[in-house]
Amino acid sequence: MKQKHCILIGAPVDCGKRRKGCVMGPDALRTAGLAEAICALGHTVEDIGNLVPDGTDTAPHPNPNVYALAENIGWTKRLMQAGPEAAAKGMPIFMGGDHALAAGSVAGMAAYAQQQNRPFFVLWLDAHSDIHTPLTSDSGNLHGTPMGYVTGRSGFDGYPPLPARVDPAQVCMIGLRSVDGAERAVLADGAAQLVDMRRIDEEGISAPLQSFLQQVKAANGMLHVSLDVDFLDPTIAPAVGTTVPGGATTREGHLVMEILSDSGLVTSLDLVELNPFLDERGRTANLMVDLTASLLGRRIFDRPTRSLQ
Ligand code: B3U
Ligand code: MN
Ligand code: MN
Repeated sequence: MKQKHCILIGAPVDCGKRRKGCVMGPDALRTAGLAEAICALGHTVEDIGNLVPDGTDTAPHPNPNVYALAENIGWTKRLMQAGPEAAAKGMPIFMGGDHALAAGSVAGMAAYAQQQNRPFFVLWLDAHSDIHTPLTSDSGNLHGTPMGYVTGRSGFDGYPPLPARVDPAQVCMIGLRSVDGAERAVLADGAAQLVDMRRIDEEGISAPLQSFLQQVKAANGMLHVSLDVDFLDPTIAPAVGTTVPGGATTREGHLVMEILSDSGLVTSLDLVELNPFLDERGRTANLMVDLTASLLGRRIFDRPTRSLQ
């Protein structure tokens, strides 16, 4: 695989939900040896340390359940700036932090792709679709809203204006098994590619992923991958606040990463929702590092590179 320069961006975002612990995510990924694993594959790594959110004030929100709006907006602003800065130097890897960080990481990378005159695609690996707005969210937990923000839904007053809207037709979500009614209603237009667990059981995880990657390749697109720990089954990845049974297996997780690696299309990555406080002897952090290594070229045996039509 082509040698990359990976920029590790510590994003200890813990305001996307009420249960604390993702603040320790970046350090758990460091402790599990993320930088060392990437270097061992022949890439170079630069860890820029942990960021802090921009300061922001907000008026009270019409949805009284909305949690920590100002801090979420502050992180969105900060990460929206950090992503393109890192992308100019290499491949940004956002070490979360909860999934609220993707409002900033994805919006920033979409803006970067627009500057580069390239179409922008998102692969969302998650049990959840996270496409609420602050107005539609019953929980008020804003880690359930980043997809709503980046696809340009209304209801994000106080957030920075979107520099480049993500076209839902350029989004593929894999691993879905917990989608709220209000989310299902927006997804019902059929624009985004939705791969729920039933489809994975019936067709395997490879076929829908390969067809999305062909779309990315044909468009010479940039591809952001957002990996939520709860994409994986909680029996193998317990360190997450919102466990949903019936998730991806270790083998499916690695297969996705290896196919992505073979494609050579991934230009940025989020590692999110790791809550080390809930982990068992670091096994989830270790698995996230191993999956990242598969994405960056770790193999048992080399195979001829798959060709995408
Ligand atoms: N859709 C629910 C649950 C949820 C979304 N993302 C996570 N959980 N991690 C909500 O609260 O919006
Ligand atoms: Mn998520
Ligand atoms: Mn999730």
